[in-house]
Amino acid sequence: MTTVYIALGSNLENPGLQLQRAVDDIDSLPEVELSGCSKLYISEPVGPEGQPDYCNAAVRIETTLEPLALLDAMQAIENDHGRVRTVHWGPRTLDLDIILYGDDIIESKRLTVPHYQMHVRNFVLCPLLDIAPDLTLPDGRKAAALLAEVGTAGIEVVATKYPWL
Ligand code: ROI
Repeated sequence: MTTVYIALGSNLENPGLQLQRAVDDIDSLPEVELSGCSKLYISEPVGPEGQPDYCNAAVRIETTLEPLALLDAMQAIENDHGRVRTVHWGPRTLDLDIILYGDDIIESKRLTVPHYQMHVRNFVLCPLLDIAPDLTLPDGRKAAALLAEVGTAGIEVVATKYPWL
């Protein structure tokens, strides 16, 4: 079993509900055990302007799936939620990013872990810290220290305990 952190994001078609359903979908995978779920956040979009605010959250899972099999499973859930890949950094119904996979460092064509922008995104760090206050990255950096550098501007809690809605 490997402990994995997944970040969830949505800014289309009832984002809060998209995330809640996505948590249920992840929990339903036979090779996955859900071991933590963050608060639900609303956050200002990073990237192109003029897109709706995002809902963001994170989960911790224990899984026997290898990284690329887990990526396949996450992309299948994204596709089930009607995700269409169009504009780079544009609006999306559901984004499921593998942030950390144990202490592994993965740099393959399809997958980079730790997620290459986790250290600069408060909408990833805030929910991660809900479920893992002492979280340390494979390179030894503390998630709490990274959030202190980034700050919490543009992000707010909308619900504390899962199920959020
Ligand atoms: N901005 C916010 N606030 N939340 C996200 O989940 C998110 N996801 C993205 C981009 C477009 C970079 N911006 C985001 O992929």
